[in-house]
Amino acid sequence: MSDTSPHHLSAAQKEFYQENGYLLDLPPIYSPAEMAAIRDDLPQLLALLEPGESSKDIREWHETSAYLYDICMNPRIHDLVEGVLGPNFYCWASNFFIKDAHSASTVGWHQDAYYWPMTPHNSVTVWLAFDDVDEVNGGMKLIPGSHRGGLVKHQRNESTDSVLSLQLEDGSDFSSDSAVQFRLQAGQCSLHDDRAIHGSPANPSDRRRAGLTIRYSGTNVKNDLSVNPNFKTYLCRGVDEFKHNPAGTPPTARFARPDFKPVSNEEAGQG
Ligand SMILES: O=C(O)CCC(=O)C(=O)O
Repeated sequence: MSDTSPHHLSAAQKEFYQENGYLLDLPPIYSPAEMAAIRDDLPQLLALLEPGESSKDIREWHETSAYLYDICMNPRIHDLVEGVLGPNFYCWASNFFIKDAHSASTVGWHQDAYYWPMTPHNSVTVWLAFDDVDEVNGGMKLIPGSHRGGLVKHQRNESTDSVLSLQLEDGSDFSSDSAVQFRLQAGQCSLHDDRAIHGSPANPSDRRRAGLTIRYSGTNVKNDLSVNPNFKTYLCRGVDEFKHNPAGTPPTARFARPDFKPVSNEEAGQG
């Protein structure tokens, strides 16, 4: 880890994140050629889905697929994450949010932390763009500063187009007027706080919008295993002085799926 790494956050970037709950315009994690190679291999992962499943069912497959594990353990990503979580943190989740061209899928306004049985709030999501992402193909939007307002009540989302089962309750005291549009080039990522309110509209465009979310938490964060029994941590940096959670073992296969019993979106910590 070099002090000159472009992925080490500056004091100004750290301050911006604390204030606004997100970061954009970060240096790429993967070059266009590297990202193209990763993208070319994605069908091999998708081929492991069973009939009736979709890319949303790829949850925590970094535990069994080196293809994903290597992304989650990328030191360039860890440099960014260290800037917000400090020296001791682990990775615990990876999920795809893929909207094909002309997809009606939406992600309702929500806070990830509302889904997660984890305390205290000290988690960050890395949203790694597999494709170029913008306002045209259903890119994410986030309400700056919303992570500082505490958790807002969520209600069940009955829309069949919604990727998530919960969204902010009707009449919640928030305005989407101030939402920031996330724009990323393939191979770039954004960061967001687990309490930041975010969501995304459908993708009416001719372009796919694929992103991989990777969730990292400080080692002080404890998961409630009675709610999410599949939870496993992979220490990325530093030491786990707390030992609150079970540790996973790195995968040996390049593409394989876990055999744990899937739990619901909410239990799995999808958000
Ligand atoms: O990909 C999206 O549009 C939403 C992603 C999301 O909800 C998340 O990263 O927690």
